[in-house]
Amino acid sequence: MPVDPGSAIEVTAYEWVPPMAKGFVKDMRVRWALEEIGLPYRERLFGGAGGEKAPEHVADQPFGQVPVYKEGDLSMFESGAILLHIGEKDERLLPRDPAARTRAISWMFAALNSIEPFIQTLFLMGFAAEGKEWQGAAKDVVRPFARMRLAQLSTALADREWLDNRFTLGDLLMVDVLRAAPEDTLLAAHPNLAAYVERGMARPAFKAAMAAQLSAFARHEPATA
Ligand SMILES: N[C@@H](CCC(=O)N[C@@H](CS)C(=O)NCC(=O)O)C(=O)O
Repeated sequence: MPVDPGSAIEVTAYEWVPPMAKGFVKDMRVRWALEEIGLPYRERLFGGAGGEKAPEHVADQPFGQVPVYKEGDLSMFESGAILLHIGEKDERLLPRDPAARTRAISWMFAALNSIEPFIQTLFLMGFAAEGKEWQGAAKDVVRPFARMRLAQLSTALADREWLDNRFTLGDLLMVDVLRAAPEDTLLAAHPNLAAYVERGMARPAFKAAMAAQLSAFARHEPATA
């Protein structure tokens, strides 16, 4: 079980997020990668996703976001950069063969740059625009782009198990991005993508990472009544 208070690696996460964000906060991808290679980490938890940011948080992450990753003298932010660093440690995450490695890195950036912006904007419109009369129109602008990208990704994946010949950080990031698709029809339109996401989420390392994130929230649940 990689969460270990004595570990040299530290992952910053939140104590509390709104219910719809539980299990989706982006420290998940870092926890998942560490679980894949059995590397222990300790948690540093900040109060919550909203509101005032602690100065020591902003000192480590200029946008006051999570995750932050620390290891000895290293302090890193941005989940993609952190995953690349972790990938360097273990061939199971990032192949050593140069051609396979560059393909895996390309898929990591594709997940972050070509897919996530549309999914995240739709997700944002779901709660940030709640109650606004233009919410539906705003979603209508973004949805076709999300649909187009998922159709293209579905074609690229075809009937393969993973995006390349084997599981890599490209798949880890892509699955983590896709599972946040806020409208069920987006993935359901592409059975190969839906099955791909299920395959990723069925990995023991994903389940362990999810349990660890949810456990941090459960430990800090405000007492009721
Ligand atoms: N591009 C950043 C995004 C990180 C991010 O969006 N973090 C969210 C949680 S999932 C956060 O901390 N939000 C609070 C805020 O933006 O103030 C990364 O990939 O690390």
